[in-house]
Amino acid sequence: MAKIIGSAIPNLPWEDKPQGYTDPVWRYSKNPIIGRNGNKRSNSVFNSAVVPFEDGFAGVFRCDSRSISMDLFAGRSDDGLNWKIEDDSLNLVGADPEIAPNQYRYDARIIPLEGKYYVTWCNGYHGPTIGVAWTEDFKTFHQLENAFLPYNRNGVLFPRKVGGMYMMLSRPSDTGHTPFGDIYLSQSKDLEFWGRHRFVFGTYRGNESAWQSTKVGPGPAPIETDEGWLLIYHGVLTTCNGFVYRMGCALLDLDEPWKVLHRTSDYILAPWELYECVGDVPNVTFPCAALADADTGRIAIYYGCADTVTGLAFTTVDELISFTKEHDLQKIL
Ligand code: BMA
Repeated sequence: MAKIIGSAIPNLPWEDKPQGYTDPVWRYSKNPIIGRNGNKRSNSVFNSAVVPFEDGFAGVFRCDSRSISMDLFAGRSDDGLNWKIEDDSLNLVGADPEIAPNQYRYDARIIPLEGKYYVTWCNGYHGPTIGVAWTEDFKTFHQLENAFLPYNRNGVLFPRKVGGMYMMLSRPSDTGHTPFGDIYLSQSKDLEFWGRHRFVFGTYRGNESAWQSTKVGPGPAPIETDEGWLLIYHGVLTTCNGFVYRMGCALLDLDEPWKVLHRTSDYILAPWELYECVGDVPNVTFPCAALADADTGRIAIYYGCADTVTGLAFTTVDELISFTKEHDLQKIL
């Protein structure tokens, strides 16, 4: 039995695995949990992040508006299923005026770290880069410097320092829809200056794992376990009809998390349901948050569906680790 190292979440949203189901990740029976109408002007609500907060949960949601602007909005929930999302976008304060103007913001991640909640997101600054802010109350968000030069997406912080350094995964990109993408790790002493960049893993071109042949990017913040950091990530295939986004899983070394111990050759979840296959961008399952209960090993994954609505899926630390070891791409690399 693998062990999650972290806090208990006794009110974690949960459904048992359906009888006879053999895949490692199963969907909430009432998906999607958030539809297009997440707030007053939303066209779509997806690729969003949540954490336990006070007696319930808080989150930062990507709501594309009806003019199709991309921005982030705070939300609260008692049960992790029913969400109340603000109509006004994040109250971000304190940024250097040169980086403060909002071109666009999307695809947030959140971690609790040293008594605060840190949010990272894809931040428009002469192209996409990684924005960083912290909050204590989900009302005021204190913006720090952008972590990297453009162009970059999917900045994902680790929930604690490793070897005395803050660590962030990301996926360097281009200004457009980026027909490439590998996962890198960067380190910082102060959450402002980032360096010691290390390659973590890249795409795989071959029949053994074609779903991740165009790009791979980090998803939710890595989950600490006694066997390594459990990283749920997205992998992309280019088809004659565009990109298809699926989910994979990797186990990274606890002390040197740029070293990959195991990584799935088969995906763990893919667009199969109608709300994942049809929407503003078809065939996208895009994970941005995972709640992990240290007491039971249960994991709830929040993911964007077809760039339109938000879904929830369940697994356990044992399911994910044993699947990742059984379908291990590292063995053939
Ligand atoms: C990626 C990101 C995501 C989006 C995905 C599919 O490059 O921009 O926000 O979900 O494309 O459109």
